Amino acid sequence: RSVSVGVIGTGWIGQDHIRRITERVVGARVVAVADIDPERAKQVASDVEARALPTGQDVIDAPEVDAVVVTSWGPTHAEYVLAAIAAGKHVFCEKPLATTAEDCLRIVEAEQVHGRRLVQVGFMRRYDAGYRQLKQVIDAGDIGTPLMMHCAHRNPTVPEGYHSAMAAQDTAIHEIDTVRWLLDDEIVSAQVLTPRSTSNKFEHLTDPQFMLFEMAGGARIDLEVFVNCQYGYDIRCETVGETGAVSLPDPAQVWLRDAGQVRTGVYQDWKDRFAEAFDVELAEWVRAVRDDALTGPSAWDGYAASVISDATVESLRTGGVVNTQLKDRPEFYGG
Ligand code: NAD
Ligand code: ISE
Repeated sequence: RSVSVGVIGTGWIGQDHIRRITERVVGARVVAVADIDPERAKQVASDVEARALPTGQDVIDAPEVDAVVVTSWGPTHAEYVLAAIAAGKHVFCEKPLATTAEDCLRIVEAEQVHGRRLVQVGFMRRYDAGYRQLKQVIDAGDIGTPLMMHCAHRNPTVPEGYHSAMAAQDTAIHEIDTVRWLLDDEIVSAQVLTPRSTSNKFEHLTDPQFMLFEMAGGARIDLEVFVNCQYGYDIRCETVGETGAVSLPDPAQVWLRDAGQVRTGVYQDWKDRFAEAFDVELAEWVRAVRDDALTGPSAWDGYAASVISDATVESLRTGGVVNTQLKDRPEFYGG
């Protein structure tokens, strides 16, 4: 059967996911959308012959909607995810799952009361071909026990509304999820170091930031978050183990030889860099919804990422090492 999807929030990524579900994903179509900007919702709905409904709650309640995608602003996520659980509908929520750990826990508890997984969080790197190869190598034991990971997350620029805490909450949250998944281990402490700031930034912003994470099993991670690097969108990850090291490849692009040089492009934004990962993510989500067997990043992963990003922001304030205070993982989430 085809999965009829309702989308709440028709901004950048909402429109991108609607296009993706319409054009790239087999077995799904968008039937209803809503946005607090009704004109935007109407425009987007007419492009894909869906209904524009007045509110997100109307999308969740619509009888023709089997499953919900939440791509509105972060502070609105918790309300919609909880409403989707109350309606017994699967819900794919873009990161962050919620903007406070308390709200994430509320979602985790509501899902357990429902009794089956309904929630998936949009940590799309788990669907990137390069990251998947990295995980296969680590899981196969090809580099021995992982000891260290060196990561970088660079954006060319960010808008003025981006503030220093967002380096953890909005940007590093992807690595926070990715390293937990790659190493199948939990982050137990975070620390932020602040190098000299670039002059290419808004006055209020601390950029770049060095983040250090410690895993329960003892591995250490360093992550450079640099959101005004100017030259492109550059994502790096090298894992070093006892007998080898493995690095994340860039997606394939041609190499041009001319004028005495060899050169290749650097991606300019996350949309292009992770385009295929987003396609796979939504295709796998639709299949899992159809089979009522979700396997992607869970509400628990959303909760853990929130607690760890809070600890990281706390360290940005104090400069010290901050231990993460995660609850015990329930059996429901493979605890
Ligand atoms: P955006 O501002 O372009 O779009 C958000 C939309 O939500 C806007 O159209 C806004 O009018 C609408 N909205 C706000 N409150 C609403 C409400 N209560 N009900 C319905 N609609 C509402 O932002 P964006 O860049 O598309 O980001 C949306 C979400 O996606 C954010 O949580 C962001 O963190 C996440 N995101 C994820 C990635 C990724 O790499 N996975 C990339 C970018 C954004
Ligand atoms: C944005 O919200 C994302 O999720 C991107 O993947 C990330 O690179 C960027 O820094 C965030 O602002």
